[in-house]
Amino acid sequence: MTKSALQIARAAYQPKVPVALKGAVKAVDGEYTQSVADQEDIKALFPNTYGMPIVTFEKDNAPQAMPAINVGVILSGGQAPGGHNVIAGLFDGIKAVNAGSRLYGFILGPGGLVDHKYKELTADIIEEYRNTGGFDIIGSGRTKLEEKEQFDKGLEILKELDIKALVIIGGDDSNTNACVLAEYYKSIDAGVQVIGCPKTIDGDLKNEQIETSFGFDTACKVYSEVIGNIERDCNSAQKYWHFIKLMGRSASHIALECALQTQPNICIISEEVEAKNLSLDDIVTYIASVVAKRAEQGDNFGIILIPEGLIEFIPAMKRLIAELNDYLAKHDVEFKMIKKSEQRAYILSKLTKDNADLYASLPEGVARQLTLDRDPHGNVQVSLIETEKLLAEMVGKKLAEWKKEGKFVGKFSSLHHFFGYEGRCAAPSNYDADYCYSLGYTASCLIAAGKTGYMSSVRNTTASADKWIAGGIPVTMMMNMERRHGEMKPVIQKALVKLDGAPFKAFQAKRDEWASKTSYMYPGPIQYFGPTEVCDAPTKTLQLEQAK
Ligand code: FBP
Repeated sequence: MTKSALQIARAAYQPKVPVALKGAVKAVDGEYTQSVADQEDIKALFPNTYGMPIVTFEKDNAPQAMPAINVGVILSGGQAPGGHNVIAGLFDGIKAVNAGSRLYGFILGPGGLVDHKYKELTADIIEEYRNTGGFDIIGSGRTKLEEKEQFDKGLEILKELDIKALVIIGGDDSNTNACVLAEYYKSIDAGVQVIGCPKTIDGDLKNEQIETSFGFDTACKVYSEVIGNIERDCNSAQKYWHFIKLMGRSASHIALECALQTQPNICIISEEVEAKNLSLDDIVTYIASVVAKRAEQGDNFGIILIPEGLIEFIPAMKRLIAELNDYLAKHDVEFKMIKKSEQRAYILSKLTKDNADLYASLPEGVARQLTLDRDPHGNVQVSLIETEKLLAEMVGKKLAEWKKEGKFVGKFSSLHHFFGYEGRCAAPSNYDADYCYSLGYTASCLIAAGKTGYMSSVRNTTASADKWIAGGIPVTMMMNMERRHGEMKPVIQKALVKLDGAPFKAFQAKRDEWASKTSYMYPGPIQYFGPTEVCDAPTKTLQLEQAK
């Protein structure tokens, strides 16, 4: 593999780790736990893994020799910077316990376990991937591990390779499934521990115990760099309004963090849209009024950040999408037989009045996107909906009307962008490189301590790394019951942006000023070498959340 100069220099980077992980560790059990809600239901579903104590690792001054252990690892779901360092930390951790330990990676996600596709991750392979972005060391996939047949099939290969522990690196759903798997293997005495690691750029896997999911830091820094560059371009030419959609699925954490880092003129927060029951027209009117106000000052330019999941948080759109989901699930074949040019009229004739009115008001392109193929769960694929174009088009229309009425005197020329894939495999920031390595190493400590059904946890990460606290959190502690596809299921609560949380409040306090003035902030590219305040700073979200 030919390497860039940065890759070569970065390969030598030694991730910083909590003091406790610098030598042998012992597990100290804390208080017994309860799930965040629905305790009786969760307890009944997880009789073997419910209520376990939080674990913290401390230095062990009298370590005992441990036998070698074979461990399996899976990367699940969307890529997030730092995944390779989780695996490197895990590798180093199991080798520190006993040099004879071995690590096997299952190929292309959870499907690799079920289909028995794997490769041994040797020291040579691990060396190639230290501190690099991407998940390409073994690949990732979105197969859901949830059926007993899959668990049994997986167990066959785990037994064959004498694997005693499996580490699943994934988001809220993958970690929920990891816990179901841990419970099942314990219930049948399979002799396989299951440990999860919190991954997702979306930042929505966090709670009292898990400060952040890995990858969020790097991805937001990459997007913020590019937004900052666009802001500077925008302020130099002073002729465009840039509509920038940002990945993040349902939650608006990425958009909010990028707003805090770059101070754009507008950032829409989906959770606020839902809480205030705003309509699409309310959002369009808000954006148009900021454009008009800036135009009065002679500023015919600006930056607007839009979270990927916005469309589903607009209550009226949510109702329209729900009706479309139901209708198309039942009449998919019939719908596909209708000529493209007649599909809009066909859909309009099938919808209830309010939904039909809203559908009719949507631009052609977006209306079509709402009827595209559903995902495996029958849901519209929101990331395919070009909300940034939709808003730009609708704002343009509104401003044209206002112009006729004399309410808008400026010019409006828009450009649109979507940032997501650009940041998911970036070389991890120091924060993510350190955090991920520590998460992986901590997972090895949980394995050595005989734990199962735990998520690796590294806390106090706004302090310097030597003060970080490594441990494990029982996954059942983060669970509640939610309706999923018509059934009540135990799931890890998804963390959306809290409107009473410090990051949103910090944004709220400044947004009117940012809307009218040009207060852009240019974070520049991620720095890997240099002063700690430039290279090691965590996200603003984390700093604000942890500043108590
Ligand atoms: P995870 O939740 O699996 O971490 O994926 C995050 C994400 O990047 C979302 O932000 C985005 O909506 C989605 O993946 C895109 O999915 P895909 O990788 O299948 O295109």
